[in-house]
Amino acid sequence: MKKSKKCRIALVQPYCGEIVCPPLALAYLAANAKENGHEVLLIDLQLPNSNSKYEEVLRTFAPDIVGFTAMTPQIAAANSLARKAKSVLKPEVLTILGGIHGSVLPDETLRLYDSFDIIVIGEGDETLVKLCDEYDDVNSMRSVEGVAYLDKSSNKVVINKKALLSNLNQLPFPHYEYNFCHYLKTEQFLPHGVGFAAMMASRGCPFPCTFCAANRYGRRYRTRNPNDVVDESEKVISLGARGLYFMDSTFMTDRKWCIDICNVLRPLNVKWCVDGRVDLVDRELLEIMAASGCYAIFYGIESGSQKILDYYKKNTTVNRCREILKLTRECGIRTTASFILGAPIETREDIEMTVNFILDTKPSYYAVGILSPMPGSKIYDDLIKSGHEFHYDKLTRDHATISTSGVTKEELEKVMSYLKKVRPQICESWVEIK
Ligand code: B12
Ligand code: SF4
Repeated sequence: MKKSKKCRIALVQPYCGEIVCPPLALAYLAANAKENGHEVLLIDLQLPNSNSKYEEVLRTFAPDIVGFTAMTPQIAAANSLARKAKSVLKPEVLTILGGIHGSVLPDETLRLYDSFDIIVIGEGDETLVKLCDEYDDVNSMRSVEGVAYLDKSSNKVVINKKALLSNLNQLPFPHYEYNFCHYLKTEQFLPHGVGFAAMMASRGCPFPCTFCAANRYGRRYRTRNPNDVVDESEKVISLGARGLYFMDSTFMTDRKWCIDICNVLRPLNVKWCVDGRVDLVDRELLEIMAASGCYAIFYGIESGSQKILDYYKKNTTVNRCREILKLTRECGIRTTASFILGAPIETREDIEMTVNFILDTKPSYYAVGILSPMPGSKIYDDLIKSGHEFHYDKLTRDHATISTSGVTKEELEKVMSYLKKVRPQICESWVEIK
């Protein structure tokens, strides 16, 4: 039976570094919990001066539950924020952790970071509503599907499995839950320009890239109804967006659906950008995308060496990467390409191939980072098996965390700095969209 009592829940987005991006995960959760009758406050600590007000905002809102999201680099910060919440409110206030880190390492997280009472594994939209419905009974909360907790009497971590959401159209739009105007003005989507609203038209990733954790849970690819996507697009345009950025893991996985989306976006006459894979596009699709307003595609190219592409399981060739970058430009779409230096098997020659690839192909913009083996990725699992230890707060792509075959960490960082330094000479300057 559905409880009639409203739960008050605060959802906290920790600071994620200089590149800021709307807290879409928490915004989806907040919109859905509100629609199901609960009171929600999203506390976004990425916003300027938000940290100093954290305790006061919590005290004023006085939530029954405080939820946190964390990728691996934020896990320690999220734990401190949860501890602070318990001290500001009352020790019994329930703290929940969601997001990729706790989802892929629930056992370790519950034992190592003692401020979290419950972890939500994988997609949390339905699970959070159920937790809010049961908020005044910890035992009922612990039996909700999709949660993990540490049973102190047996010292065992209990995990209740849950299936993925099958109907994405049931989710309300997330854009009223965060400071939409602030994120429109920031340069979070630098490769694409300011003014783009973050959107998600599909979820899940069926591909096996070995450096990535996004495919660990939620592999099943699910798409939203194109008409629902258009409604949301019109909504964000009415709120001031001048373009749309689809941040889906793999927007072009279902070609027919992708074409359907292009057809419904075309009449809106709006510029849009998307993340893509070179093995999923061809001239026909690129022309359809360009005609419907596609302005830029962010390709995960990763390397100019075939050996490294194979190691990353990219399912493509260096030649195809070259061809698709060229073809995309010919179709009138800007290209952003991302590269990763420093796979464990990477040699100096492989790195040279990547540098030459960038200099030859001259993408409209490129991003370059050093491999940071993230929990949830195959490379992380392999390194752990071979005895590596990682400091989670050091796992960022700006610094080398592992050495490779014959290339020192210092050399890797030097090549990255060089590629960033020469970027303005190689790339076009990005233009603000009108
Ligand atoms: C957007 C994004 C970002 C944004 C973050 C925006 C934000 N404020 O949240 C930005 C650009 C800032 C970012 C930065 C980084 N990111 Co990032 N990012 C993503 C991306 C592309 C999409 C995430 C997203 O919004 N999904 C949409 C929402 C709806 O889905 P979701 O996040 O899975 O959320 C659901 C569940 O996880 C759960 N949930 C999440 N939080 C919570 C909280 C509660 C309380 C509950 C109940 C449930 C819950 O419910 C949600 C709704 O169903 C993912 C890749 C992907 N496709 O997932 C990588 C990803 C999350 N990022 C990743 C990485 C590695 C990074 C960086 C560390 C990169 C780097 N090496 O420097 C940096 C962080 C730097 C730092 N200093 O901390 C990894 C994380 C791996 C890991 N083990 O942590 C991912 C998985 C990609 C990858 N290559 O593996 N990223
Ligand atoms: S890099 Fe992209 S395509 Fe590859 S597994 Fe991650 S989300 Fe999927």
